[in-house]
Amino acid sequence: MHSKTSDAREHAPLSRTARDGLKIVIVGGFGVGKTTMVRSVSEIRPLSTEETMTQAGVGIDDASLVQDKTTTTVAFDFGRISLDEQMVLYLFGAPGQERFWFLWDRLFMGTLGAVVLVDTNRLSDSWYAIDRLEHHGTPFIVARNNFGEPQHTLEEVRAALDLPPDVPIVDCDARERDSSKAVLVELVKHLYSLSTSSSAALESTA
Ligand SMILES: Nc1nc2c(ncn2[C@@H]2O[C@H](COP(=O)(O)OP(=O)(O)OP(=O)(O)O)[C@@H](O)[C@H]2O)c(=O)[nH]1
Ligand SMILES: [Mg+2]
Repeated sequence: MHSKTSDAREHAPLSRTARDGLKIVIVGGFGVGKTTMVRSVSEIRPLSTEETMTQAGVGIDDASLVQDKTTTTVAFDFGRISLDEQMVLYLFGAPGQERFWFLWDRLFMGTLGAVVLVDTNRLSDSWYAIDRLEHHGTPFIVARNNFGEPQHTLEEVRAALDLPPDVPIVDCDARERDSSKAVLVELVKHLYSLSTSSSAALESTA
């Protein structure tokens, strides 16, 4: 049986005033909460490609730190959120298992920006995502998904990930709609500031 929320989400038409659609990708290591984030924030019933985890992940993916987890994304998650009357974000959640990483490069096509979701218990799982985004030249922010009391400051996380100072890093709880929305707003602000600084640079050379 569907909850009240999912019923409402099944009939959430795109606003007639929507003008700008931005493709945003949520990436990160296995089980950091990418699907959870797309689900919590999407105003339409999200499309998910979850499958029960199989033996193929044993010895490769460390599920011990996400013990309630029984499914994994095998293609991508898709959701939508309207930030204001004109701006709509189309959200794609990437699959986290290493055997599906070949899908990432396709997923990045046409992407304006990305959120790298990290779990500080498994920071090294985020390196591949950051590496691919840098390779594609896709702007991104980092969001630490809090699975309990944080053990490190955000500046310590920045240093551990060797993030440039201009890459924003924020805290979130991917299960909470408002928290996930705040992450997306932070990403849009970052994209906006990058675009205004590059137009200012162009004007100064004109
Ligand atoms: N405690 C806590 N658990 C969370 C949080 N976010 C996600 N989870 C749980 O962590 C598990 C992993 O979440 P998913 O959203 O499936 O992670 P994913 O990154 O999409 O995983 P893959 O697609 O398999 O890489 C699920 O059991 C969630 O309920 C969080 O902020 N706090
Ligand atoms: Mg997933």
